[in-house]
Amino acid sequence: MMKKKPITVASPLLPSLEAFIPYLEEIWKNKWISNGGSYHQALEEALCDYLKVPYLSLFTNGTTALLCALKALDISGEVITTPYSFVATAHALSWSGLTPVFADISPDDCNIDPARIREAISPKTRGILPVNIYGYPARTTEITDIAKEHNLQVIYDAAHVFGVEVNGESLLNAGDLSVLSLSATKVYNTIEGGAIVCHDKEMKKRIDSLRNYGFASETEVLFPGINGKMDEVRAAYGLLALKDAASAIEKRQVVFRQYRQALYSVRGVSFPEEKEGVKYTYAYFPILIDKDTFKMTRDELYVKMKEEGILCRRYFYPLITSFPPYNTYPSARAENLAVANRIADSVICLPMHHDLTEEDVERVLSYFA
Ligand code: T4K
Repeated sequence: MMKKKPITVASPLLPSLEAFIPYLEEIWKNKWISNGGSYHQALEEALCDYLKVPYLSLFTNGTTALLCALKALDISGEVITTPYSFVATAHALSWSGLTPVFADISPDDCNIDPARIREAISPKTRGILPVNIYGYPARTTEITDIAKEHNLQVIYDAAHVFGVEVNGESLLNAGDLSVLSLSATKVYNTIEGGAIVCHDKEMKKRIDSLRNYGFASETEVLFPGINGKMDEVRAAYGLLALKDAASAIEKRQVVFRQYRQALYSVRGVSFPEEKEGVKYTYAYFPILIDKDTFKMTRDELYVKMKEEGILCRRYFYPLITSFPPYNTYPSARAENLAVANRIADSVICLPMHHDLTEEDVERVLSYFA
């Protein structure tokens, strides 16, 4: 029997190779391959338009963008964050010499719970680093209120938020700064890439300087910067891929609806409800498996599907707080993070991307019939 092709959890949105070649020829002709070239400039402008944000700085990846965002705000001390994320969220704090303080999440959206942020505030708290996990909006209004009351800075790890809007406004406009990832597995990618969204020109200037070793001019270095620059080849790729982003999101929506409709009434399977006023872009399709009522445990399901070529991922298991760099922090104790532990132990992300066929979706759903 012919082996069926594997179905991966993600698949990169690739621009047409044919259309890419003239862009490459132009780069070769210009011999300007990095450090603020014309494709880079064009992509920053195109992304501002597409995402409805005022200022955006491209980066070589989301992790470097997070580091620069923390540096741009000059934060020190403790930063309250979620344990339920990709490990880069906590690593960015650690690399910046900041102390992560982990607060539990809400069961309805897997995002940091504002009530638990309040409890975690200490005299050393200087900032909050929430994540809009899976592209689900965190409770931004409450988080802003807390930040104002306690004079804290807010940086959103918005790695999953490409194109997400709340009541017509980009979710990327929340907080002091918001950081996108444009890596291969995201709704839209620049192969590797990232971006910081900010609210004013002066801050963009600071971020752009931090991205380029801290240079303000050929002879002036104002900040301890880093090399976070995106090159011209990836910027050109990004410009082309952006043309297909809207249709790729529509295809994701079709899959999302098929999954939702089929899984809604399956015993032992649940997933976060869609919220009013939110335009989602369907970065992930996480479901929670109740081991007592579903026919198998989450891990049994994961292994069975994997053996049969359906490569789901258990994002975000294990919890960040279970890894050695963080598991000795007082806030990492299991009793402090009961919801995050429960969700991490029951989550599985089904394949979700623009390339899934009807047959792929049927194959995935057959495990829940
Ligand atoms: N904050 C959050 C909340 C994040 O989720 C991330 C990254 C960051 C910060 C940091 O941003 P970056 O520095 O990465 O820009 C992936 C991604 O590499 C990572 O970007 C992402 N989050 C994380 C959630 O997932 P892996 O190691 O789980 O993915 P990987 O490479 O195993 O790929 C998953 C599947 O995607 C593969 O099985 C097949 C498919 N795939 C992947 C690649 C790379 C392809 O079909 N083609 C490809 O080229 O980390």
